[in-house]
Amino acid sequence: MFKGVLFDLDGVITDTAEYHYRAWKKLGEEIGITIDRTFNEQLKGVSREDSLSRMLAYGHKENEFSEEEFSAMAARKNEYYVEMIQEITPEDVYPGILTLLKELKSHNVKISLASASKNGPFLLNKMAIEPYFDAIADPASVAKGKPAPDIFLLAASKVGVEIKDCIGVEDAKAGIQAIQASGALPIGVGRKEDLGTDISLVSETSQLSFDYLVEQWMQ
Ligand code: B16
Ligand code: MG
Repeated sequence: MFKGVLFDLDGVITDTAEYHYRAWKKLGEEIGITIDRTFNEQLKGVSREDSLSRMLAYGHKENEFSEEEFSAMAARKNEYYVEMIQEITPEDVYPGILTLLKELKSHNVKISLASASKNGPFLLNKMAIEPYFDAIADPASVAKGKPAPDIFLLAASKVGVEIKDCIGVEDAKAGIQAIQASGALPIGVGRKEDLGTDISLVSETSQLSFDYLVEQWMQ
C-alpha cells in the first residue's frame, strides 16, 4: 500500500490556477502579450520565473528586457496574484479534498505538499488545512522546478517515505512529468487532452476518495 500522498496545490486543492492565469494575463496585457487558456496550460505548475520566460518567448519578447525588468515583472505578477488570494477561505477548498485528507490521516498515510508556489503555506493557512500536512516542500530550496522531479522527491523525503511508496496528485502536464520522473504513482486532475492517456485521471476532485486512490494503487 502507498504510505504517502504528495499534493500539488494550485488546481488540485483549490482553484488558484485560475488566479495565476488572470494575473499572468494582466501582466501580459501591460507588456503587449495576449495569452489564452490554451497557452496557459504551459504555465501550470511551472515556477514564477520559468512562467515569465515562457510568456516572453511566446510573445517574441525574450530579448527585450533587462534582468532588473524581468525581476520587476515577476514581482508585479505576484502582487496581482497575492491581491487576488487574500479573500480565500476554507470554503474554497475543492470538493472532496478535506474528506480525502481526513481519510488519509485515519489510515496513517503521510501528507506532503509538493507545490511550485512560494505562496503555498499562506494558502494552506487561509484554507485552514495546514494541520493536515505532515510537511511542506519549499520550492525555493530545490534546484529544478517541475517538470524535474525535485519537489516531489523533497516532499517524500520530508515525511520519511520512499518515493516509490507515494502517490502524487497533479493538475498540470509539467507536474505529471515531474511525478513520473520521480518514481511516484501519478494521478491527474483534469482532461486527457491536457494530461495524457497513460495515467489515472479524474475530471473532478470529488472523485479523489481514499478508495479511488487504493484502486489505482492496486492496478
Ligand atoms: P508562485 P502548483 C504553481 O503551483 C502554479 O501552478 C504555477 O502557475 C505558478 O507559477 C507556480 O506555482 C509558482 O507560484 O508564483 O505563487 O510562487 O500547481 O505547483 O501548486
Ligand atoms: Mg497545479
